[in-house]
Amino acid sequence: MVKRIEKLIAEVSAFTADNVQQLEEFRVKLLGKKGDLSLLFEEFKQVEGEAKRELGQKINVLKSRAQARINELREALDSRQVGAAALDPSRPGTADYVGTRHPLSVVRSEILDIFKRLGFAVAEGPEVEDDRHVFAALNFPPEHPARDMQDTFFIDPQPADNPALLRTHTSSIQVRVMERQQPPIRIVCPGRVFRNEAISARAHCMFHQVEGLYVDRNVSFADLKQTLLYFAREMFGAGVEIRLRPSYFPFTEPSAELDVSCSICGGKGCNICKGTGWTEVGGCGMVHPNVFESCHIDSAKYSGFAFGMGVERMAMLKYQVRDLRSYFDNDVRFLRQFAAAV
Ligand code: 2U9
Repeated sequence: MVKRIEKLIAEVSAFTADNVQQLEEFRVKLLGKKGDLSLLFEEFKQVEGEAKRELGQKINVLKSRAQARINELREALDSRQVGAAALDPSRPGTADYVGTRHPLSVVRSEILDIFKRLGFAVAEGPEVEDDRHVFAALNFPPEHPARDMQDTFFIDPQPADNPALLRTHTSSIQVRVMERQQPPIRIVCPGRVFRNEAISARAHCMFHQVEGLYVDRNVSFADLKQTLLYFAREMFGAGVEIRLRPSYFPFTEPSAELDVSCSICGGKGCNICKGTGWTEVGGCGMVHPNVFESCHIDSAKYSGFAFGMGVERMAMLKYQVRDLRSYFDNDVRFLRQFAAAV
């Protein structure tokens, strides 16, 4: 019996198969219900005494070698088949999935392109900022709630006189540009901003803004209005109107919220504009003289306007996205819907 097992082990090592059928026949002969191994196990039951241990080990060796050899040959045959198929020049190709641009990236480019056509340059700046560029230079009073831990992410360890923090708006970029450059200044500033907010369908602790700044001699509120009207019509369609509602920001005076007539219902009232005919898309105003002074720009000589908008909000209006979190889930079923957007 030992001799037979050893012969089978040698057979297993030497065996090769030219095709799947030969391999299957070999498998059945060895491991099948009535195959060599089954017969050996049957005989093994009758063996007694000392010889039983040695025989048991040998049969197990045969079984595992047979299994391993069969697997090895099957893999070789499979890859040979794949190789042969890959060489078939008449085989139709497999379509690769081409990724699409993220909707926020599409909308950000669209916003920037509109302002570039008006002569604005794009400026960027750091996400990790300091109190001076995010608050102090923008006329935020020391006790303003935005300076609170509850609203802003501060970074430890803190320099007491100028704490490090994640920017809460991209206005810090405009401050940095004004610190190093005298007017005329005409820039748009895109970027991520961070606020200490609970994540929900309408709010996130990180979102994207585009802000703009135009500083020169004799820049007026009328220039601001006309710039925003041009933007709204390029973004939402030639038929839309804008509306400015008085508001308050520390860095602009006067300040206003910017509404665009609802492009879905044409201003008649629908569930997107909550029946009002208007949707809020951002804020704006004339740069506060204190902001100019803190950046060493003469507010008697120069005036300027500024505006800001959220990219997520703009994309929500444009594509009727209802939950802000969809932008960050990275679910391809959501993202593929924007394949046509350029
Ligand atoms: C400087 C001076 C003034 C930027 C402005 C707004 C109004 C505004 C919000 C829109 C939606 C932020 O994303 S949002 O929540 N922004 O309403 N931003 S004026 O004013 C500046 C910026 C820089 C030096």
